[in-house]
Amino acid sequence: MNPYLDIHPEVAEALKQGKPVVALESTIISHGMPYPQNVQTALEVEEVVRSAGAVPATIAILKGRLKAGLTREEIESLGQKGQAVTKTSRRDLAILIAKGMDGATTVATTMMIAHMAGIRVFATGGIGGVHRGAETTMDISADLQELAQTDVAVVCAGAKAILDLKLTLEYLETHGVPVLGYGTEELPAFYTRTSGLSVDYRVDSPEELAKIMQVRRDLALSGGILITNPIPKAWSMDPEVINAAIHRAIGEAESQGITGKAVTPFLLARVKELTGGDSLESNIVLVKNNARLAAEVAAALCQ
Ligand code: PSU
Ligand code: MN
Repeated sequence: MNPYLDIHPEVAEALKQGKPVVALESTIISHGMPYPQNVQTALEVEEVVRSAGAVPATIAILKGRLKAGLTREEIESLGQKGQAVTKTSRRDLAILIAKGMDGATTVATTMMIAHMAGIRVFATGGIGGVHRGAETTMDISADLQELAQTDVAVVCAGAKAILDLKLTLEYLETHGVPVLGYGTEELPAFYTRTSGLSVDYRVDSPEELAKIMQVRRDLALSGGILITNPIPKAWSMDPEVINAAIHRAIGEAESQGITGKAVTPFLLARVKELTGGDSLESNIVLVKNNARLAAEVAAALCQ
């Protein structure tokens, strides 16, 4: 057994019995949304996973312990602390354990801990990727490297256009990560259903996704897959409004000299401010939509 990992008893029991489990990340709680909507959303997302017949495992690091599955109180506490909790990517993991610190897990570290726990499906909102201007800043999220090496299926609503989506797809192609569109040929761009870019393949059912995962496992292929699930139509935002906000936020980040791990939280927070409450509502809807699909895929995998 992994001496640093605590699997919540309900999650451990489900895994033991071969029942579906869905991993959920915690940076979206601490750095992705404001309090108290972050806590409310995290709890509702767990409920969506349950209603779809799977057990939720929200992942974080608490006092240096890797946690697969949090209590209500633990989610509440992470949400209240917000950005005071360390945003934890691959490079931070061992240090937080050694120092006994708390950490909110990004897509990268949620994948790592899910994999350690034996959880194969993970739902989030948007992933990190290649930032605009990365050809000079070299700002490429560690999430992409993790998808290249860790065998977990990540369900997301595509990636926010704060990223260079075209370069993000190129990077994933180079590293052998399939990008699948759920019911679509087009890569969704988080707040919008369209990006003008194509996914590698369209898939139309959880069973088909489970089959792909099974074949990859049979072939012992390393790395994960990216399942992109477009935001429901009624909540898709006006591309002009969102793109204007993104342009402005990126300009501000540059002029304020924001770098490193602070870039993504800064852009997310500014885009939210610049679009008013609309973007937050859309964000909440799409995360739940992804949680439902992830639970269905996890259930199909257990058949
Ligand atoms: N993109 C979003 N929402 C998020 C994130 C990214 O639309 O909440 C968070 C995720 O936790 C993701 C992390 O793993 O930001 C990526 O940060 P960075 O770009 O610093 O790797
Ligand atoms: Mn970065």
